[in-house]
Amino acid sequence: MLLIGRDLSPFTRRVAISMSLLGFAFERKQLSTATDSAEVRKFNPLGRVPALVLDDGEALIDSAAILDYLDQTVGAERALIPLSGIERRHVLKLTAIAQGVMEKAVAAFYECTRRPPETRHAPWLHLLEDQIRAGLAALESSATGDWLALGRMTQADISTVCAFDFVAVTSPHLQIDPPRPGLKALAARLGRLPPFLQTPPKV
Ligand SMILES: N[C@@H](CCC(=O)N[C@@H](CS)C(=O)NCC(=O)O)C(=O)O
Repeated sequence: MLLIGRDLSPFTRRVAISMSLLGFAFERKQLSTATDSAEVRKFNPLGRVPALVLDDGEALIDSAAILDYLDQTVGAERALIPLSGIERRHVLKLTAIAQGVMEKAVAAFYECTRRPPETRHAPWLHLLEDQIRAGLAALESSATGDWLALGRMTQADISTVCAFDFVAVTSPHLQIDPPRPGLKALAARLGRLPPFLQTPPKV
C-alpha cells in the first residue's frame, strides 16, 4: 500500500501511526498539498491528503474512512475504534474532538501561511484559537490515566497526540497557554514509541 501525504499533516500522521501499530506494510509518498497539488489530485480529486492506495490500485480518501478500513481489516479484537456499542461511541467522541482540533489548527495555520498578511482576518483567527483551546481542554479532562478511554490505546490517544503535536509546531502558544499536563505526558510517552518517533511533524 502507498500512503500519500506528509507527516506535518495530522490527518496523514494518524493514519501512518495507526498502520504501523496495526502491522500493515506500506510505503510513503510525502506530497505537500501546497507544493504538489497536481500530483495529490491524481490520488484525490480534491487535492487533499491523506490518500491510501491499496495494492489493487484503489485509492481511499479521508483519514476517518481510511482508519475505518484499517479497523475493519484487522477485525474487532485489534480495531483501534471498537466496532460497536457504547465503547465505540465513547472512543468516537474523543476522536472527533481531536479531529476537530486538527481541523481548526490546520485552518489557523493556513490563515497565517497561505494568505498575504494584509488579508488575514484577526476575529476569524481568534475564533479558531478559541475552538482549539476548547478542544484541548476537553481532551485534557480525559487525560487522567494512562489512556484516554477503555484502559488501552485507542484511536482517541493516537489522534489526540497527533493534534497536540501539530498545535505544538504550528501554534505553540496554544499548546502551552494554558498548560495541558495530562496531554503533555501522553504525547511524551507515546512519542517514544517508534511509529510516533518516526513521523515527526515538521513545518
Ligand atoms: N477530513 C479530511 C481532512 C484532510 C485535510 O484537511 N488535509 C489537509 C492537510 S493537513 C489538506 O489536504 N489540505 C489541503 C486542502 O484542504 O485543500 C481527512 O480527515 O482526511
